[in-house]
Amino acid sequence: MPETAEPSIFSRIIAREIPATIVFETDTVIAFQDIAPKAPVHLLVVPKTQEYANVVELAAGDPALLADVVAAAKQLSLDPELMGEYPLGQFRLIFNTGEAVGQTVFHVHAHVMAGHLQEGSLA
Ligand code: DGP
Repeated sequence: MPETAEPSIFSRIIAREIPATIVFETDTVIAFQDIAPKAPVHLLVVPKTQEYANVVELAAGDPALLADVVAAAKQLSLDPELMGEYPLGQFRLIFNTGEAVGQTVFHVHAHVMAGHLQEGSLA
């Protein structure tokens, strides 16, 4: 993150400055419930260690951290309490990349989703 930039909303969640329903956390990633779910299961996985704007920058800058995000998504999908009626280990992983496709928070995050997506929405 550039020194002058404001911390993202997700960095503020990581810092516990604003509340979120946190469901999973490691040294490198955090996962919490999306505030405006677009599917019956809709979680966000966010790298904690540095703000990359999107998945392309993350993959180029820290591929191991991207792997941590994917591993966290798998972990979440194996949790019956989070997955409810949906099959364990099966999920959508969406990284919106760019405003034109609906990215609103420019701190890379994976949408982990199960169940039908809301009409007309890719998260
Ligand atoms: P995207 O459109 O891909 O940038 O997704 C951003 C997601 O973040 C969107 O689904 C809503 C969610 N979101 C935005 N602000 C907050 C917040 O303050 N708390 C939580 N839990 N989720 C948020």
